[in-house]
Amino acid sequence: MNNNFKDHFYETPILITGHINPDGDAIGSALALKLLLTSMNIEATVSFDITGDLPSNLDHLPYKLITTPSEKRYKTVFVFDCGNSSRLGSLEPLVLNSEKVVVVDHHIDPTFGDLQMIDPNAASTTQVLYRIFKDEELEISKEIADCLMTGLITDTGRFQYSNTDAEVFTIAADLMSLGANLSLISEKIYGSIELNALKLQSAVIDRLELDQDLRFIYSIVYQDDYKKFNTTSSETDSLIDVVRLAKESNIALLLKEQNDGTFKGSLRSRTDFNVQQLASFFDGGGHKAASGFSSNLSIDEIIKNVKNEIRKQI
Ligand SMILES: [Mn+2]
Repeated sequence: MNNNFKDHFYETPILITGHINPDGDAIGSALALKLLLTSMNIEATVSFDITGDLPSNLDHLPYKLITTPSEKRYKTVFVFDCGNSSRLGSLEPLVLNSEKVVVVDHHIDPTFGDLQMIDPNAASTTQVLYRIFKDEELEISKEIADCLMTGLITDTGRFQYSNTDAEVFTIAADLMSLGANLSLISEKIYGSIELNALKLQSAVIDRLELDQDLRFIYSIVYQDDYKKFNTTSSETDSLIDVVRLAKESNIALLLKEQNDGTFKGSLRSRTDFNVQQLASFFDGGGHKAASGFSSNLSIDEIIKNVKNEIRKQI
């Protein structure tokens, strides 16, 4: 297998995808490649398994380029920000049935892919993709720079998480000189939220529970909340950042009830405490400071297990 990224642009049809219900990093990476291929007159389909709506706070990205797959079989698939093929959701069989899968990621040890371009120390997948574009002298337009910047901003919590190192700023500076609109992207992602989603936040804040000894805080979003406040789960993507604000806590968890009654958990750590290890108890994954998992246990069972795992590590 050829190890150059751009050598894989020519076996079509091409599918570009990432993890289910993609975030700014997955969408930003996928659309950056789509825009590059378009500029090279190469056709490609960008598609994700999306259970609700795409997040409205990322709609500065060219969402119109995201469609549904039309082919039964793809020759080449590019997968971004997805460490495990099960995280592809409904697109998993289509991806695994393709001739060749190129995985670009910053998660540890992806479990699939014919070619893996991985750096678990990178802050975002768009950072890995930026390096590839530079190494292989692929042109970064203003639109591509906006896509790459979006992943860099969301995965570093606007340059605040511990994964923000000097290289992140060097890349951000270069992307700005290429035309990326940092202030517009930041305002879209962090500076504005639907009023209904803001009211839902207030209900979730009301439910916060703190364990003072463990310095652990959590809250819950129920399916009923979306109905009550007339909003969708995609509008609650940044809610964990509100939960983790509590000064009394070092570890934060937000549980979101899913359609089928199971729960998705988002974990954050503000110390050396490794929430990836905590997530792995539930077969989840992510990074040291930010991780996630899914569970079909009850809320009480999940919280009991989380607290036990915290006790083991502290
Ligand atoms: Mn990512």
